Amino acid sequence: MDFKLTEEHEMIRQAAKDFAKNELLPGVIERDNKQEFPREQIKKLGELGFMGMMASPEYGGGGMDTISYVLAMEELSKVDASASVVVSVNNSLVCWGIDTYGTDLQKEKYLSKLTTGEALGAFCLSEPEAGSDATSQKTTAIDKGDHYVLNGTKNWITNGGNADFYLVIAQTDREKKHKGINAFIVEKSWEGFEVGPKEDKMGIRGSDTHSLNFNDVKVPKENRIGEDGFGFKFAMKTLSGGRIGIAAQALGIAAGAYELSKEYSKTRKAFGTEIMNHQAIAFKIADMHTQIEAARHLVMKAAWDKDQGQNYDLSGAMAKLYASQVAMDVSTEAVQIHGGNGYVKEYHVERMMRDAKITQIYEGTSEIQKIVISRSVLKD
Ligand code: COS
Repeated sequence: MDFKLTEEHEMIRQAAKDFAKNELLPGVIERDNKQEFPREQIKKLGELGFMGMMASPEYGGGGMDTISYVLAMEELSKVDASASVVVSVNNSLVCWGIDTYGTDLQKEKYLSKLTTGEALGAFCLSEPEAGSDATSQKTTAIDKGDHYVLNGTKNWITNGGNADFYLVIAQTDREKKHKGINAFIVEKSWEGFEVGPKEDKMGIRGSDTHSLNFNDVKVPKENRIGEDGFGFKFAMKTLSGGRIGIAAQALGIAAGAYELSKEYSKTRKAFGTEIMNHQAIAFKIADMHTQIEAARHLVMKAAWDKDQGQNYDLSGAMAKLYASQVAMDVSTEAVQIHGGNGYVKEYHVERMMRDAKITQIYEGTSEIQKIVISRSVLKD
């Protein structure tokens, strides 16, 4: 067993850390206030190779492993979880999905733009009545021979307004239940596609989350992913990897809040001494450090499983379940350590506490992770 990162991993971590400090930190409070999408920053992340890290080099991807990806996700998320969710969706849902299951034509046409930041992707599974219950798709894709016709509404879609290409999950044959679901690549400019209102969110306010409407959108057959009926499996497999990315995001939020709290406890004085000298604070720091280290091990193990070609449904679900709880616990304690300062925007930790919550909800709620985990361990 070797817990040491390679030199290359360390370089990737450092590059993400530098980017977070120099490019994300300066405007992060303002973007959160104004609900402003980090457009410039995402463009630069694309130029630096962070938007398609694991994708095939022949389509502009970095060809890197999942460990590299989670290291980058952690560092970006320490500073700006709104930017990091954009990175996560594009990398682990959209690029990975097309790279792994797409045709050469789809990769040529779409992946090569998504990996470089020239285009942005969104993953559209959730509906008003199909969030956790993902098999209950109301959006329909009717087979018309050489094309499908899409109708329906998708909800809470990350990158909804800013994306160029959308992976859309829809029901083709209701009789066949989940085996009658398909996944398609849809272009923003296509007739009948409409971006709905933007959500006014509690956290990750810099990311844009929208509903999407499909009104008789004509999708060429060549834009279907995989065989007829592969859409639900595609969504599940893609989300399994996505959950490792969100677990890394949660880890990053926790680690960012922890680092700020540690520094604060060394400078803020109360009762004549730095607050770190009070056991009430020191013990909080001890708990935070331990929880983060445990979460990091779970995240790394899930990434490692994926890189080794082993099943990562269970380890990814455990990593997301635990890391998102740690993000909530640690960011809440970070606000407590900062006291009154923790409750104002300038000190960052209140934003981290708001941002942390979504990691227990998106790409499968904590309750869904428990379904995945319990089914997996009880089947033996
Ligand atoms: N990889 C591949 N296939 C998978 C899979 C995975 N990780 N998980 C499930 N499947 C397959 C099953 O093998 C089954 O296929 P077969 O009928 O061929 O055996 C099929 O999918 C249906 O699986 P299951 O019967 O377990 O479906 P359920 O309706 O019980 O739902 C959960 C399973 C709850 C795990 C699933 O609906 C889920 O993950 N929901 C949450 C979705 C989500 O993350 N939403 C957030 C939106 S994205 S922000």
